[in-house]
Amino acid sequence: MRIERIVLRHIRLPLLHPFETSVGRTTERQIILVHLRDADGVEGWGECVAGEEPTYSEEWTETAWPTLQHILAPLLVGQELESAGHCEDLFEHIRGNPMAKAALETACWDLEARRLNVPLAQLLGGSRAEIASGVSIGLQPSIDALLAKIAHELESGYQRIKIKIKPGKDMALLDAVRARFPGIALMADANSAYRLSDAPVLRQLDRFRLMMIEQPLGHDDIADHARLQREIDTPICLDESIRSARDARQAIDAGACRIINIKVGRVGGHAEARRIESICRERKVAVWSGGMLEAGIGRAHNIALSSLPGFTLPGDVSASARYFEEDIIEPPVTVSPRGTIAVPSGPGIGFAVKLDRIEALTVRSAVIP
Ligand code: OSB
Ligand code: MG
Repeated sequence: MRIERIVLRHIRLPLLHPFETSVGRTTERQIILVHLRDADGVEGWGECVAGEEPTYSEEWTETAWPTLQHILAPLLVGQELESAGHCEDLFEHIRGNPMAKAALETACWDLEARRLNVPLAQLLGGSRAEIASGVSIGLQPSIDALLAKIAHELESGYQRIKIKIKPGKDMALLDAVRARFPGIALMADANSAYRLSDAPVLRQLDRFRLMMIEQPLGHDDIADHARLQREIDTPICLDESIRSARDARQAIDAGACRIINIKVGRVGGHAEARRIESICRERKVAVWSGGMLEAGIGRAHNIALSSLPGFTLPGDVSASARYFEEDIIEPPVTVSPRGTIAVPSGPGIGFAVKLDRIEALTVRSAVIP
């Protein structure tokens, strides 16, 4: 396949409800979409998961845009690619910027799957017909609001509940949640809000029987997580710290985590995500798909990736209607009463892209070349 044209679009998409974590609050998404066309007129779509501020990682929409427009897209355009798996080679000498890279790389996978007329999930090596779905609930204005939200998501069928915590908003929240919902599959995500010196507090979380605690310590740390894991029973799941297959191997070797959350954007694309899945499967480390408040294209890529065999735990990939009044794909992503999402059987990402809606949301665009 020869990538002939790349269109970048920056869209603004309001969230139905603000999403708050230990590092900030998001009310409206600023999303960069990648639209590829090859010499045979076949198309591919990708979504950049960079956020509105550099609070999850260094990347954000305003760094991803020029990196895509001036550095990465020119490296890809005009290139003859043997397969989507080779896209990452073109970007190898560019440091960092995994989310910008993944936006193009995942679009190449969608394009290749459409060329072959197969579902993206199949091209990636996935076999599941449906994936297990959980929800990530942001910090709420009150404990009552949190409990009401959890009750609502459980009624919808979601298989596990993740809540956000931070120092001072941890014990009281988990106490209340466990008192009301003693048996649910529950976990907590700290987004790096604690230090190793908080180990005594984190040790107290053991009594809540959490499936895992996600990323308690530094966003770029592995060594301190290994020390912490030796002091607590709750399994640690790493999110921010795992940026590559090498990070995954080193974290597992060090005993820094027992579970890994894979986000395709955080690791630079599907090829690296598959390598992490494979390492974890070999080492018997459970994997699940994280989420980055994606619109439909990013969500569809997460669904396809989650069909790989190593994704054995419910992920943060949930229904479009939890986030947006109207998604940019058709049909929107929906969840069954059993808390599952069907892996689409159509070619590529398996959803129709609503170009009219995207154009209406677009605030800037660029065409390469
Ligand atoms: O840490 O998993 C995270 C959203 C944005 C950035 C980081 C995270 C999250 C979520 C929400 O937890 C997941 C989702 O619902 O898409
Ligand atoms: Mg997380």
